[in-house]
Amino acid sequence: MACLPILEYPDSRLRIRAVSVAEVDAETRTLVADMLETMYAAPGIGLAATQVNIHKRILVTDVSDERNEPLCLINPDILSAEGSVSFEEGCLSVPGVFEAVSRAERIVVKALDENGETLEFDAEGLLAICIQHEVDHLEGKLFVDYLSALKRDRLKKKMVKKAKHRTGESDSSRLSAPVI
Ligand code: GNR
Ligand code: NI
Repeated sequence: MACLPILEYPDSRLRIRAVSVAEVDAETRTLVADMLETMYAAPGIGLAATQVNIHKRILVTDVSDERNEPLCLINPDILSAEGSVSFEEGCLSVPGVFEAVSRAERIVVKALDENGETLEFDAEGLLAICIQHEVDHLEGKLFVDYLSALKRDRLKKKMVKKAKHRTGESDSSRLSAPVI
C-alpha cells in the first residue's frame, strides 16, 4: 500500500476530465487500496483519483464515524437527483477552506465496485454530498467553482502564494493556467 501525494488548487491537473475504466483489474484494485490509504491518512471522507493525478473515473469514500465502511465507486454515474441542501464543504485539494455549497439532497448512483460488480443505490445526507463532490472532481470541477468570482479569486491568490512559498518559485508553470 502507498500514500499518494494530493494535488492542490489551483494546479491545472485538477481540471483534467477523467476517463472511464475499461476493465476493473488488479491494477485498479491496487490504486483503490492506495486511494483509501491516502484518504484515511489525510484524513478525509472522500477522494477522487483526479486528486492523486490519476485521471480515471474512480472515487473512494467513507462517511462512517468509525471510519470502517470504505466504499469504492468506479465509473460512477448519478442517475437522478432531487431536493437541495446546503453544507459547509472542505476539500483536501483546497486545504483550510470551508464554504457552504448547495447540492442535491438525494441521488441515485450507479457504479462498479472494486470487483467489477454493478452497484445501484440511493444516497442521502453526507454520503450524497460527498459523492457529488467526488464526481465533480472526476469532471475537473472543484467546490470553489460554486463560490462567487470575488471569493474564488481571493482564494486563488492566497493558494498561489502558498504554493510558490512551498516550491521556492521553482516551478509555478502549472499555477498560471487559467482557472475555469
Ligand atoms: O474530507 C472531505 N470532507 C468534505 C466535507 C464536506 C463536503 C465534502 C467533503 S470531501 C473532502 C475530501 C475531498 O476533498 N474529497 O475530494
Ligand atoms: Ni475534494
